[in-house]
Amino acid sequence: MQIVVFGAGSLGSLVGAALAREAANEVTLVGRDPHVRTIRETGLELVGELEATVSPNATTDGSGLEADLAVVTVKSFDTAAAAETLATGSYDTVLSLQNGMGNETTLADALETTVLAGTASYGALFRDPGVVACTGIGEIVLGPREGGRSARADRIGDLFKAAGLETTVADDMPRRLWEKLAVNAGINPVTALSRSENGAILEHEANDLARSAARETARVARACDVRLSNREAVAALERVASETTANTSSMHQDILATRRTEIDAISGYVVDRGEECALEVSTNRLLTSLVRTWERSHGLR
Ligand code: KPL
Repeated sequence: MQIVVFGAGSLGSLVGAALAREAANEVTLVGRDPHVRTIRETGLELVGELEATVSPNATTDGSGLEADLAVVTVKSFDTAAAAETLATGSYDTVLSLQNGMGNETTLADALETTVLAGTASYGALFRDPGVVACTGIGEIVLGPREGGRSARADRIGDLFKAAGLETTVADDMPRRLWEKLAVNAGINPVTALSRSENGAILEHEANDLARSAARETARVARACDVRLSNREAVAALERVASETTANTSSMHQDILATRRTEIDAISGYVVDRGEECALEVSTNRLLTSLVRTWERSHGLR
């Protein structure tokens, strides 16, 4: 199968490397130099809990490509730009494996092809150009973005499973996306602001804060007609934190690298939807304000 991965960051490179282990897959990574240049010159190495040394195609220009599948792993604030680039090419299926809410809709509005929704809870860390570490075996969940089943989602699920990625094909993606939002709203800002690894979420004050953010997210989900109990949201948060204890969350990685974070599409999204429904979302509001303040003080917004 021909696969293009849009966004060769830590997660995109992990997924791309795993898929490229299968001889039947021809994988192209779209990313930035010097990572792309190194992949072209010496290949891509996946180390840690998943291992591979592969030689996928790599490019900094994703326009005009054709493939059976595009996997989108760009940051949520780059989704609209990625959609414009994807629209210049041709794909049978597009799968979003991104953090935050609204990415699938942005892609579907810009593209005529089928867009599947997905979540990924693998721990992934960018080590060096050409080297990415898998720091925690999580899970990929994918399916039709409105829910229900489709043969196309089953085929993509089989492709991911054959590549050795823990994968579930789900018929309740709207609920799964909210559950993942609760996980990210708990783990990402708390680990980023406290400069801790994901395992810190299982301890003391960080646990209270992360649980509170996850519970608020579940409450907002229910107000948006999605059945997600507080207990389920907290259980998902703690399961992902235990599976990825040694992982530096993506928002923590962004802060360490002085990059813009995905706070708007994660905690900021919970605050906006909560306020629309007149719900109290004080923990998410506080976490959003702190991360935005950090971004402003570093000229990132
Ligand atoms: O999605 C993640 C992220 O870091 O953005 C988790 C699942 C929390 C893994 O770190």
